Amino acid sequence: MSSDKFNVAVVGATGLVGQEIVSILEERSFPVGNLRLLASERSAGTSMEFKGQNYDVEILCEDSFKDIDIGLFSPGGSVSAKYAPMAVDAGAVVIDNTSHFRMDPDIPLVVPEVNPEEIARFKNKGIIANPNCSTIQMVVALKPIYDEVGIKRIIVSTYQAVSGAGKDAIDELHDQTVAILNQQAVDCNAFPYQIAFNCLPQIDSFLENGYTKEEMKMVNETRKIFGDDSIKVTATTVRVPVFFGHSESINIETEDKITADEVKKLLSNAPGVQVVDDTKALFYPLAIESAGRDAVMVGRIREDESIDKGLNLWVVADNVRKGAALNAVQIAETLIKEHW
Ligand code: L14
Repeated sequence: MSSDKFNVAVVGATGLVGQEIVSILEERSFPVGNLRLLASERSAGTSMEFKGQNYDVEILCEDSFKDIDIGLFSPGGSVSAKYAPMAVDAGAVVIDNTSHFRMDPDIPLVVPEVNPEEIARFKNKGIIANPNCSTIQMVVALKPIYDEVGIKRIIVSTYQAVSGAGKDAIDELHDQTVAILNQQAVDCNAFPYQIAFNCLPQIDSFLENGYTKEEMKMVNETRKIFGDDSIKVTATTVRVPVFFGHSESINIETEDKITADEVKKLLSNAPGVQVVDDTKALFYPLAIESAGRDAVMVGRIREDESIDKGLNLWVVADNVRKGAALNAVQIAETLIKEHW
């Protein structure tokens, strides 16, 4: 296990997140030896560019992982469930973007700015889980506050871009918008209802308790990442007609008092965070400005005057980038630097 280059397989390479992973590997000069791009039959015959070279996309199969060091997985959950263990058996470490392994106690769930030390536990099962996009941006913004004064309770409402649901969902928002402006009927496939000019209070499927899976992912993943089961979290996740960038209204109750100015200072020096907060200049985070950026943008930082130790924040990030692809590549970077 000692080389200065790593053979990397990207599973789900032709998807939105897969493509972003490939371009971030190039952009950040990840030390890629051989690159293998894997996808389902639907992508057979396609090719993708990496560092000016064309790579054929190969159909994912049992033998796809020979000589692979790192597997960056972003296919459907059932695909990861089946193929991630095969990649591990072939000697690879898998960083998986699906929700399938996230809550397995033996598998670390990692945001490098928040709990990088957890990466060491990849040795258990050879798999590291990448959290849900909405969870990632929230914990990056809250970690410095958590460390400074403690957090008792989080109430979060999300405004999630359609890109979280993939390419077809992006096309659907586009097509519906054009149809409506031309007074034509809309087709709904990616979402249960029209998303253009609408807000849908449902992301992923419903559970017995009345919450969606997406909402419970935010609750459970946040506790796991902070390593704190006592933290109370409640979420409402909403799909909005935005192409890229999830926005979140976050209300927290802290253990100890902290002022809005202190939070601004704290977050100004926090890894992965960019404070965008100057109400006089009408300066606050915007989804359309988050697209293509690495940083989690935080603004509208203010004290919740309805309680003693409360804060409100508006947190925005590129859901495909920091919410998925970039976070996975950052995990890989820490993995090779500190654990290989
Ligand atoms: O859990 O549709 O990783 O915006 C990521 C995309 C959940 C749904 C996950 C979306 C999925 C989410």
